[in-house]
Amino acid sequence: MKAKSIVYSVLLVIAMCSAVLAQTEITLVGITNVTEDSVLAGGQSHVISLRYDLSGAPIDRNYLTANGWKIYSPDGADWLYVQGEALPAFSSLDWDHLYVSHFDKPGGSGSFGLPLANGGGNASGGDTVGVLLAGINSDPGGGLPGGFVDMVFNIEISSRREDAGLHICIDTCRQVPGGSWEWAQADGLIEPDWSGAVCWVVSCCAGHVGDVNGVGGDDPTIGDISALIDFLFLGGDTPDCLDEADVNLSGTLVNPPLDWSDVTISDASVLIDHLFIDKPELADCP
Ligand SMILES: [Ca+2]
Ligand SMILES: [Ca+2]
Ligand SMILES: [Ca+2]
Repeated sequence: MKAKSIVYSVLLVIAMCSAVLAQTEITLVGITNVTEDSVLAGGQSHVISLRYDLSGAPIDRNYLTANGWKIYSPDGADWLYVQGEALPAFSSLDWDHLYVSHFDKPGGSGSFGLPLANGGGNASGGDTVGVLLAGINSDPGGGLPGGFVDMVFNIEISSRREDAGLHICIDTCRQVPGGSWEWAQADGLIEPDWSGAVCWVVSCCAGHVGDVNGVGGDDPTIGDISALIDFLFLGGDTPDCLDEADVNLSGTLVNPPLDWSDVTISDASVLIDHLFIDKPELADCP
């Protein structure tokens, strides 16, 4: 089973809220290229899927929403891009206005016209994807109907191998500073439940082991064997990713913790066997 095919599902809502709150939820239902141990494969793109559940809201009402999600790192990880996409079940509703904006770190810009709390406007190293939908005042029948339950939004981020060991997190981020997530109706507000920041640790290893030189994707080539031989015997550069270079997993299975003494001619032998002799499958990243 390759790590890149794993969709790590997490249900974040803890059934400790009141019945009403428990049925007006924002839920993170999945992220791609993350293992069951919350290890995020660096150098990959990751799609974070979000769901709204208004099954506990009055069904004779319609709601608007103007909120966002903050992507940030508490320890200095970076990413190549962040982008958001409203899904058809959400965007095809009868909205008066639909905006999906990406607020670049750290200053932020976009169409909302207000700074984002704890997000692109004022957080170090944060990127915010906002979604603004309106559908109440000018069209009482529009907007998000009470009882709505569906996938609404995908956020895609692109991680970096060089951030191995650092963390990437997501949290909600309301448009108005100091505010909280709300769905608004003409005569009041409902606060949905969200259980707080969710974080993943970045790994330099993606899929299976063996990409010693960090180029050419997950399937090794003779260039990866050359990089390993150069490092071991010819004074060549140290490979970027120890986990990819320890092809036989000797460091993690036999002699933890892993270090560069675990990268030996035996690892090169496994790569040569994989490419040219018996062609066994390579091990998944540890
Ligand atoms: Ca390679
Ligand atoms: Ca790999
Ligand atoms: Ca090894």
